[in-house]
Amino acid sequence: MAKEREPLKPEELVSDGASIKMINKAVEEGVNTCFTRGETQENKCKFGIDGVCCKICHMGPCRITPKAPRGTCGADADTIVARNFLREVAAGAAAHSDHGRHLALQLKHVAQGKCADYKLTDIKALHRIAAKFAIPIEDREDNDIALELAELFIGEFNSQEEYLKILTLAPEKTRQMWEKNNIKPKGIDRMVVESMHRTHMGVDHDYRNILQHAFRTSLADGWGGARLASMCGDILFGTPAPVKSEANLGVLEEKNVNIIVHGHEPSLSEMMAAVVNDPEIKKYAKTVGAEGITLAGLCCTANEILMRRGVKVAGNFLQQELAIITGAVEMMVVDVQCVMPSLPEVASSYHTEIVTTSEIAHTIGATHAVFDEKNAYESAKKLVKRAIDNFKNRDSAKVAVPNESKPLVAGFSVETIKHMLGGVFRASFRPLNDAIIQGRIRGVVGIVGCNNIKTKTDSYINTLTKELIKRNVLILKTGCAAQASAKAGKLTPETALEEAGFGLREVCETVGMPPILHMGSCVDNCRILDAATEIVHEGGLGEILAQVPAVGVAPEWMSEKAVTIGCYFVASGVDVILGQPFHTAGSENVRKYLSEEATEMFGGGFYEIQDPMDAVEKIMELIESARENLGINKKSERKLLDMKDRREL
Ligand code: MSK
Repeated sequence: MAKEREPLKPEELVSDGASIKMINKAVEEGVNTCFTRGETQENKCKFGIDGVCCKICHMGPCRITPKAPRGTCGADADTIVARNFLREVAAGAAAHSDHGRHLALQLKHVAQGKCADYKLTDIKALHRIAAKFAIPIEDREDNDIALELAELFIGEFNSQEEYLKILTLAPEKTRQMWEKNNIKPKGIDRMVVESMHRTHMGVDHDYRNILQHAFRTSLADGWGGARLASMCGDILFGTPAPVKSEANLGVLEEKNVNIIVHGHEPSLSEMMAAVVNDPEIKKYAKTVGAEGITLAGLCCTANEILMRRGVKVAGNFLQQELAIITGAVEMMVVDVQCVMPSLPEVASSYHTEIVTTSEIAHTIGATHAVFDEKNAYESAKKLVKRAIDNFKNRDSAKVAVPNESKPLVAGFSVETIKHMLGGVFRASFRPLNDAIIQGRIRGVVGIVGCNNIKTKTDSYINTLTKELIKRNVLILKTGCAAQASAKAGKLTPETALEEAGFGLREVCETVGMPPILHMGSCVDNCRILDAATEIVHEGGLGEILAQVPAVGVAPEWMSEKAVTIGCYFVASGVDVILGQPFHTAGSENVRKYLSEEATEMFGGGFYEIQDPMDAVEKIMELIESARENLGINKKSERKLLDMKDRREL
């Protein structure tokens, strides 16, 4: 009989000390977490891994093997793998885009005066974005402009025959490439519905046609739903600007009422952040014996309120259960996406109340309290009061907050980067383009996505980040990958600059910009493409996104949204490295399409690389080859910057 493998030690599962302590505490207190459940799920189904299990119709499930190369209906491995892949892309696009729809509707309601507790916070952003769509702004009320913009965005979901208007934000040559390859998306909802139709039994059987629609659907997300989510967020809550904060479980405070907001959408968390500063609420917290209230975020909700309000980050995806295990969390308020269904079970060993707030996201064992946007402040206030009332139920014997957190700077929207590079009056990407052309900065890499139990948490992300800045690569980050850097203390300019290569350091010090830029949440991956578009428009680094020396990496990804993000990066011409493979190993043709054929069509393709150092090598190869193609790799004499150069930069 095969000997059972010893369970992994916490040090082998996670990178940060706070998480190690909480995993040990969970074991001592007999609480199951994803780390223990992961052990019980070790024997993964090979058919699932390879993507060759088809359960689309009820003649199945059918599984493809060398002896059974076709399912009952006749579908082969190529069709089955491609259909499964498209369904993942559709789910990811649906999640981001529903988030976008929610914000577009909120923008409309605010403009109509139906959500009195919200306002158009960033009028400059409203005007900037309206102008992009040729919406007149002169001599008009801001509410009128916002209403017209909101209607335009809502139309992007409904459009049946017209291509998305938002695609005009991409460089012209990139749009021509989409046209040529027939992947320009029409209405966002239509693309998702069509994905489900095509993959229904007996419809689309040509793997190439199916995968072409996967790329089309992904563009409806990256340049559509997600992009408009970021834009609405900026208008409603403010365009992010540099802000200081802290990250990791040590941001929770033992003497305070601790409330965690978790999920993705910013509407509720923004209101919670406002309520915890209400003097009446602060006073109320004192009446229960607490010194104050700490509001902290998890996953992308954390990123949303960190970027705009500097609210502290309790942790990233695999820390959601560990936060409860501190024993010091009165309430965890969740909305949508990346929320583990285990939370109420973990919370049952402590006093923490889990509150679900979205109509579409209930969890057995949680309290369900629908967040009413039309009465947002009162809705949020009720929740905060309820959390304060729960303080008395704490078991002090179970409270142990790890004393570990790191300072950080976040808030790097494209507008902020422009201002940092060019100053308030000459905001521009020119200095960055010049630094890339001169070779001081070799290229730009977006490191994005989640944590995954299959990888030691944060380790791939942090190794990759460290090695790339050493090689003079500017890093743009979002999602839980950005929080990994924050927890490692690498989101402060000083610490990261110590590790940056000479050229990158010189440029960053001159313009006062850190070498690792936190750009926001999952929907903000479109900000990375926006930055790449600015680089193209600025000139000197190609006319199409595929020519820019830029690569996207999802080192520890796990969600369907990450599959979609990867696809819209590739369809935009950016090579993407995956630290975890897709479930496509069962079809050589599908794999070839996603890597080689995609590169031929779009200028970017997928690479699955599970070792971070191998990924570093591949990324540098891709960047250097893009530089060669641009003709900017000619050896030039190394010249140190003098004061005149610095001023010009
Ligand atoms: S939260 S999708 S685990 S990045 Fe956006 Fe993190 Fe991935 Fe969720």
